[in-house]
Amino acid sequence: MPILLLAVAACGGRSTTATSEIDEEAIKQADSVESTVKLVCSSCHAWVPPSMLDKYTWKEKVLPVMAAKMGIYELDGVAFYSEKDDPKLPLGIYPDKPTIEPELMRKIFNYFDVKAPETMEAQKRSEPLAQETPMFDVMVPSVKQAGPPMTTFVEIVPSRREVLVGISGETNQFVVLDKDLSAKWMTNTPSAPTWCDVSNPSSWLLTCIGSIFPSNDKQGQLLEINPNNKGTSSQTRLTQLARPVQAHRMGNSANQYLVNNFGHLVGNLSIYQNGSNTPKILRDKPGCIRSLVVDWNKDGLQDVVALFAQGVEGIYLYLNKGNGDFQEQLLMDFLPVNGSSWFEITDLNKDGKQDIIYTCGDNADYSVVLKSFHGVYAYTNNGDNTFKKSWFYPINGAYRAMLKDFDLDGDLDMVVISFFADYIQQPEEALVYFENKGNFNYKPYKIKGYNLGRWLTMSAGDVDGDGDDDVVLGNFSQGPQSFMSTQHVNQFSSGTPLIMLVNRTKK
Ligand SMILES: [Ca+2]
Ligand SMILES: [Ca+2]
Ligand SMILES: [Ca+2]
Ligand SMILES: [Ca+2]
Repeated sequence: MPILLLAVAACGGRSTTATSEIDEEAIKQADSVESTVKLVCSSCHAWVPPSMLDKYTWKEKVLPVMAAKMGIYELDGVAFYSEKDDPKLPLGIYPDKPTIEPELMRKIFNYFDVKAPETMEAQKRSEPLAQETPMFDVMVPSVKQAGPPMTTFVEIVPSRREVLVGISGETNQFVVLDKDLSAKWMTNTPSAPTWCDVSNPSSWLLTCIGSIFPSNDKQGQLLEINPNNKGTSSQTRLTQLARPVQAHRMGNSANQYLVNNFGHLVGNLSIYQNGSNTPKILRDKPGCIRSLVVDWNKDGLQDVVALFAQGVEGIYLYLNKGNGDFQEQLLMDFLPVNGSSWFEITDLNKDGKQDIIYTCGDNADYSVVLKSFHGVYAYTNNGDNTFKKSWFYPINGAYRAMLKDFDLDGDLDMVVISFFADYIQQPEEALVYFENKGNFNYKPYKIKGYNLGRWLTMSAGDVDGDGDDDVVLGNFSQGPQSFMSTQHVNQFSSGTPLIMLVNRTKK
């Protein structure tokens, strides 16, 4: 059948078929298998309509990886990428035998070839990003990092007027800066620090990721550091963690930690007790990029809300039922092409129910192409923990949103960073200020200094103690160089490890 030959040619990594070449028979064939294709794809993750990616990306990037996940490592002479031979992977991640017939895989290739668009939809903004805000002055530290900046986290501690910084490189370091961005003290860490819980003023909980780049290694650590003796008596609490990206203290017990073991192909969200390396697993899936300990239902017990960003993307609530029991509830699920990156919880419309600000923009996985649905979203709670989209502003590669009342007029404004911005066409989208005008009307502004680094991390708070919230941004100049020229790579690599946006509202 000519149709199947077409599909075979497609997964052979040769040419993509132009729409005009697809005959009616091919369309008919695709229609006839649509329900089967949906069934196969939905058995692992939310169904992604073909329109979400272009033809080329589907056939050359996404489907080959998906085929391997279904145990099809080769089709018609073409080998597909997989990590099945990685000795660090537990059994069962990749099937020994195909879970679907090769013939069906050919039909899936054909389906997306016929149904997907040639090119992606363009970004549609309600308002262009045109004006620059006078809100912030840019402060650049005088100290430079040896080698290209790889800042893995930044955090403002307003009570101490300090900025905490995680540095990756030949030496991994935890650095404490004063409000003028001069170093007060620093300590070497076993791997790159990615988060610091400062809720206990004499014992900070520092998460160190182990391997910063994707890997199935379990080399992450959790350290306790006493800031009052400049970290000289730091203690290792947990080891052999699967690429942890955050840890938070939980409960009244001094040694109970919630850890996002982000991992790679395996990972989990877990609670560790008393330094035991055997945790209570809340969710046994990789990709937990962000978690929060909050009392969601105001019953006096600490609950957990967590964003998973790998494969099955979604925000999960773990309601604390007491006695160490948690009840899982999926609050929102997202398509696996979203590239979820961050969320914040707040009551946006003041109706007493928790709402969500969410960003998506990770663009390093299998479908590296600019996506019009990347950006920052506001979701409001219908009252029963179902959510509706109340606002969206497209930003390629959006990575984090910080909510603060930056202009001190009584409502929450926002600063949003992007790690996969469209650096060539519109580099200013890498750093955007949204002034809250009320009723889900946010006015977007450029911010000076957007191009001084490649912004991976951000923290907001009043560093200088003058009564308004400032922002610190961390430059991670390495990583996938999508959507940028050599000039950008050089600019970020020779740039500053971080900058501060000093809020001028209070001067
Ligand atoms: Ca609760
Ligand atoms: Ca609300
Ligand atoms: Ca405001
Ligand atoms: Ca300030």
